Amino acid sequence: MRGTLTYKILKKHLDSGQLIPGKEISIKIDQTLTQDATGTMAYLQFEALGLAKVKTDISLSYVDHNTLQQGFENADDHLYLKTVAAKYGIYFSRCGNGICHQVHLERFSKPGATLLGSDSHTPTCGAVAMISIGAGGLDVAIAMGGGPFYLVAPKVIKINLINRLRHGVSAKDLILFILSIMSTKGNVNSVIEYSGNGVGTLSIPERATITNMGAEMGVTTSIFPSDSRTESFLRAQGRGKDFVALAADDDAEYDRVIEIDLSMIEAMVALPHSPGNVVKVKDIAGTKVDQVAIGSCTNSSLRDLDITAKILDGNKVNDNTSLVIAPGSKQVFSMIAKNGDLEKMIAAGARIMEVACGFCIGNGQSPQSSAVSLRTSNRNFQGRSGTISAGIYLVSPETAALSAIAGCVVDPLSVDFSRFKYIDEVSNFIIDDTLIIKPKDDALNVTIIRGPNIGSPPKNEKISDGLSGKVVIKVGDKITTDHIMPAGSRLKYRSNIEKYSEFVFEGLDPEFYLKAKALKEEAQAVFIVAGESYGQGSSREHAAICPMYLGVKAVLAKSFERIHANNLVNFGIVPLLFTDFTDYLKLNVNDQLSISGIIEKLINSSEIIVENKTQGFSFPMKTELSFRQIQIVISGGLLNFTRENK
Ligand code: MIC
Ligand code: SF4
Repeated sequence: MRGTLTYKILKKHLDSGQLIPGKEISIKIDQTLTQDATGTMAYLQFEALGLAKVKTDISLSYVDHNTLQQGFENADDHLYLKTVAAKYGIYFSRCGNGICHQVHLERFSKPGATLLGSDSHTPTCGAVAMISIGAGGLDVAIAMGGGPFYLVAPKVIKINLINRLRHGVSAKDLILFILSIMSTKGNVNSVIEYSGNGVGTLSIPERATITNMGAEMGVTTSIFPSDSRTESFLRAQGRGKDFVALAADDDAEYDRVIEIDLSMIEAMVALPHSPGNVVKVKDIAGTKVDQVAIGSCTNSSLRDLDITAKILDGNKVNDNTSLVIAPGSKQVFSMIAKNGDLEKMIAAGARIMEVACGFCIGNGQSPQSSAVSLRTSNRNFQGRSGTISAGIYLVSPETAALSAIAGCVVDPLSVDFSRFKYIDEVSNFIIDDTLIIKPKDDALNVTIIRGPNIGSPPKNEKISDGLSGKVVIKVGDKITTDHIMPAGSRLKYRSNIEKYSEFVFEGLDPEFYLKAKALKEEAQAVFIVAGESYGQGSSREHAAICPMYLGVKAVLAKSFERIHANNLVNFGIVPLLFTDFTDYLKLNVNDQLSISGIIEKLINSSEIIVENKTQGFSFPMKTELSFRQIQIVISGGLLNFTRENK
């Protein structure tokens, strides 16, 4: 992977290991970000490390997910986050300032630097040539404390872009097209690097739409070079000094090269219920649409809302369709308020939502039963909108706005787009960081405020050498962390593991909690059996913490997604891989399993024999853990391991 932009930046930040694809390395982290839904647990864990201050160049705590404040819980979390930030030297971006990825791109992103965020869409900042990676909150807590971040040195895939997109087709269509080639599974431990003469035709917000949705493919991150457009963007943000030109060498070595002619891309849509379920918009044109939602960290930039306003201008939202628009940041909101876009949206009948994640994570705007909801967000997992029977269709702002007027799906390529003059780049953004509270020097006087919603992080014991217990649930392929730990109205329990645990696998088996709890009380292990790509989607470490709290000791799967596999290890749950997929087929719920001598087998990386006592057969499983990860699992998780090795 010599000469790739990825390896150049990794090399500058290398802390340990060899930069050889597939080998474990650790890197120094320059910046961290958290958001409120993952942040409370991350800071509780940071506190447990017992340090006086963060040791990064800059660490930010954003409040953008749980902003509805129904009940006291969210407000309690926000106050805890505000005071903990003041105590430890962390910048605090208040409610209303915007979605973490949009604000970070605008105000803090830096070419050539590393960013670790407790949110799976952290790679958004790859738009300005940062190595930005999503991770569990505990990994981010360790990085805030100055510890390195461990990852597998990735394969680098080059996507060479040539020519330019046609009018009406935009970055969202391109990334959906790429998803249709690469799919949502099988891409772990890879980085996508964009290059080619088409790159210069894409503005920074468009690049950010593309790097943002790399998360849906399961890649470690995605990255664009830092070029003259990066420079103009940073200058317009008053941050020209952060610019540095960066690109891969001309003769860089890649694992794979994919060439895409931008002028051939059509408007694309991801059908329910997976971002990888992509077809052309023209194939579903005319489908009746009940709801349109424009916003989320994927498509809520000034560029996206300006084209939306230009399409809506002088038109009315269809009588049978609801249109909601959520700007991505205070900056975007101020810009559209000033340039007249907001007025056009209101006149057209759009409902303007809070500057936050909102509908994207099922916080409000659940559509009607069996609805067709067109959204510009990045995930359309079943039930994420809050309405299990609804179908979410992921589209560009162009397709969304046109369809809101027509009341049915419209292909932008069937419309004369040259008449819409929208903003591609601006020379000055409105800069007002008053909703970001900077850390002061009075940390000693700060008292951290913990309302009743703030629990303490649960503890785990060391793994026991003989594990014996039952399969409590058996699931199929592509189980997301939304399936494991539901979001939406349940999000407010994020800081209270005991309560949040009641909802583990709620949508798949509402009895899971009671069954697991009963086994735990009998000192029996709980096992989960899963298919391919287990733990897709969010970085939600609660999808490991809550199962750990309920006594889950191992997950037996065909394959795991990167962030979730790390989270399992961090909380002392063993990720076991089937060596023969027919064993997956044979296993049933309630089978009594027993694994003996697991510690020795983990250390020697030998096969782990699982005995199925109910059906009377044994089968081998394996792990793909580094020596360090094995030590962590044996210790019962990363917090125990860190304490033991202080
Ligand atoms: C998501 O989009 O699923 C989230 C909500 O932003 C998650 C983080 C979380 O669960 O809090 C993510 O992407 O990591
Ligand atoms: Fe927020 Fe949605 Fe982006 Fe997650 S994907 S950070 S919920 S806007």
